[in-house]
Amino acid sequence: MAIQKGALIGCGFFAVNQMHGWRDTEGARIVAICDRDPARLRAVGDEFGITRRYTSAEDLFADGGFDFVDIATTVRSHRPLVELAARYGIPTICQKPIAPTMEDAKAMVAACAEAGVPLMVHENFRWQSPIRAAKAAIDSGAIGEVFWGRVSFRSAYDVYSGQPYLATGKRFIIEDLGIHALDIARYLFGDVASVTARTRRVNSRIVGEDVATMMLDHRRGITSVVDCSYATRLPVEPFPETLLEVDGSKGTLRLSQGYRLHVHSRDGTEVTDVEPRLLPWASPPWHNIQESVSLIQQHWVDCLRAGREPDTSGRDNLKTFALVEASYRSAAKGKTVPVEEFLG
Ligand code: NAD
Ligand code: 89Y
Repeated sequence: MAIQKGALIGCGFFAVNQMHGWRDTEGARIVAICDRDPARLRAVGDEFGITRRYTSAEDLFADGGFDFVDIATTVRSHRPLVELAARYGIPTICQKPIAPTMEDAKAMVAACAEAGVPLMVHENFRWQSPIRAAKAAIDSGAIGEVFWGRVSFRSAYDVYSGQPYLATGKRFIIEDLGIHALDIARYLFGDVASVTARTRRVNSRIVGEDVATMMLDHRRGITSVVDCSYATRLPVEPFPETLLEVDGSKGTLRLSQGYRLHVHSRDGTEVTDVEPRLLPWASPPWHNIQESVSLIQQHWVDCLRAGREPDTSGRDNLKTFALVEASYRSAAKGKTVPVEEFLG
């Protein structure tokens, strides 16, 4: 079986997880890396034994010799790098958030479609094994027809020390973290017709909002609440667990702190431990996210081989990014916003 050769651009805080993930992935390996910061390039190159190193993405693509590219830079560089990859006809993974604006996001998806190259957004939270376990329980029919849900991420974990840019942007929690929770809501409850959102900044040392509450009207008639906060001090810090509450016609599902999945139906209540595996390179509390990186990267390779569109393709991710845009607009105007305004 042919090994897919990859190049990774952006050797920062999160890319180290992706590099570990690529080592685990069956059927792929990273052959070249790129970062405009020589110190970061050296650190990742040395740690993972990659000798082909570039400080310019243009030079990387011009030299070629790889089958796909994994873009792990921050949001401002996503569009130029994805468009560059499309010009070279290279299948591309792009980190979330796909872009700073819907216009950029649509242009990226269009560029890849025109070039005939697959584009997947690294939207990994729906790949977390506790979320997969919850989805399987819902799909089993155990709780009947779902009519209400909640996707909740509340924490006071210091994300700013590892990712200092999170404290400086005008937009923070919806764009950075809420985007994952909104994607999980789409994954579990289907596409969304309209959004009503409220935001707040509690931490005065940051620029953007660190608390957000969104109410989603799903097309299937389900109502969900997606709430996230980095200003919530709890007795036991839950970072980075996403908690779920799902009510159905025959029962209820709860994914509670400590990775406990409760499925309550007429037959009784089943409680399962769905704690993710601790991969050899992982470090709690990040192991939940780290496992999902490996899983989504394996999905990418499997899709590439099979010629299948990845679950979180660029095309799919426009619908998640539209929820981000709709949430900011709703919070700014104090009104319910139709998602179609961003997708039409
Ligand atoms: P970072 O700032 O630590 O790293 C980004 C790196 O990209 C830097 O080293 C920078 O020099 C390099 N870079 C930027 N533009 C470049 C360009 N044009 N060419 C070459 N190199 C370039 O950022 P990070 O915290 O690692 O975040 C990267 C992305 O990962 C962000 O979009 C963030 O939202 C995302 N992220 C995702 C998850 C997740 O679970 N999916 C978790 C954390 C961060
Ligand atoms: O950047 C964020 C993400 O995608 O997952 C958690 C995070 O690292 C901080 O909010």
